[in-house]
Amino acid sequence: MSAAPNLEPYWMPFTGNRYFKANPLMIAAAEGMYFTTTDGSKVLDGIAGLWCCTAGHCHPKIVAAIQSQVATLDYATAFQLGHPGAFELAEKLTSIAPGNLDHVFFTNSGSEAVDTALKIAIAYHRVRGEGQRLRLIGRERGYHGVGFGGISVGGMSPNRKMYGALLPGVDHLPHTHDLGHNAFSRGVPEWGGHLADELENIVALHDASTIAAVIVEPVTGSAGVLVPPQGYLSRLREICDRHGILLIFDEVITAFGRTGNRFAANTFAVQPDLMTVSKGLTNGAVPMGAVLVDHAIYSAFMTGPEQAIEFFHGYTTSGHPAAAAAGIASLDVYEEEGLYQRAGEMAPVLADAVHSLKGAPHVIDVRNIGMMAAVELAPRDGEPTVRALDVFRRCFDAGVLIRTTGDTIALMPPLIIDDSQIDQIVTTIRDNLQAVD
Ligand code: PXG
Repeated sequence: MSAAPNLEPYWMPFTGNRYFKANPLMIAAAEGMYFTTTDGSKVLDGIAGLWCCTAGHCHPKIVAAIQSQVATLDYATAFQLGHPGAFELAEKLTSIAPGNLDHVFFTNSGSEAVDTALKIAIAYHRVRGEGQRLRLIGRERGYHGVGFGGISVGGMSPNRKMYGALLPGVDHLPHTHDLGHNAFSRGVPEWGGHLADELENIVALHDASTIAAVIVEPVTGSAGVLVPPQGYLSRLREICDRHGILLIFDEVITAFGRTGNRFAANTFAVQPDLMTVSKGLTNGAVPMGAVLVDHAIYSAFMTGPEQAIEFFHGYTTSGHPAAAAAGIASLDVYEEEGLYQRAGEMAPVLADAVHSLKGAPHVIDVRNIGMMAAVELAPRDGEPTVRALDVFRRCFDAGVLIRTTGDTIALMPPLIIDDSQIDQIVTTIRDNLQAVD
């Protein structure tokens, strides 16, 4: 094995760099449900990498597709030139997408997909002669990546406060998390659908004619698995329709089976006009994001001289051959292995397991939908997040990778997980909740 690398030069993302470098956790390999650390320990992956590895790690079919693609065509510009893989993936993706989402714009990450979707929304109104529709409405506690558009519509203050005035003309819906009403809800909470009506107040304040789009995660992920209350998303849809406002679903974490169906739009039977995806799109194996676009939106751009560029936007690596190959293979694997159905079947097993943590030390809420769940802990007095981080480290040492955000533990395992592995995750969490103060 090669010598341990110098940890200093790498400025790690969303990480306490000094703490990490003093207490590193290093992964060397992965297969199926398990990581292997650099010192040879096996760790059960309770978080699908980070919402990415839907079919588990190093799936042979996905690995082979990438290897073969890079050996054949490593790169081709996407500007004024094509390669078959990107078109094939676009067709596959649109064939499973809900409603009329029949066009795809490729990006390299969820953040880029979000900023692309926001630009499409604003430009769409402009090409239709409603160029005054510039406002974007996000939601408190929303996470839409780290681009300036994404942090502007996002609702997590640490991600925003250092970066100045952000995009102008942005407003936010209230979040729907209320332990007084919704603690320990199994699946969709009963209380809170009326919070969607706050959109009417925002529309009244700014006037509908100034608003381009509303963007929400159908299920808030990063901020700790906040499941939309009964009727909430359909009310948002109705209000958007009433006022000619586009509805964007950010499905970067919910797409590809996570909520028990292919997309959260299927689970909640609410149709967005634009949808962002990433992560599971390639099973995490090669970076890629995408925006799925409604037929009417794409068509609105397809005017003017045929040779003219309709949308001045794109990335050097949009639709990259290796990412496209990974995407095609991943979508095939999800269908062939029945992972969408499996997610629906395993969801009650995960629900029973996580809700059994009610009554365990420090637990103030448990929530779940499909194959995602959260266990919220009471913060330690004067030391927010430290208790959850303590549980995270202990679970890792005990061979289970969980995710913590604030004082919430989040679980989103690969969809290939089995009953005994779910039991192992929850038992490890319970044991370590008992061990921490
Ligand atoms: N939208 C959503 C809904 C996301 O969850 C992004 C956009 C940005 O994607 P990129 O690929 O630019 O990171 C995300 C990312 C967590 C966690 O702890 C989740 C994400 C990122 C980091 C941490 O749940 N999701």
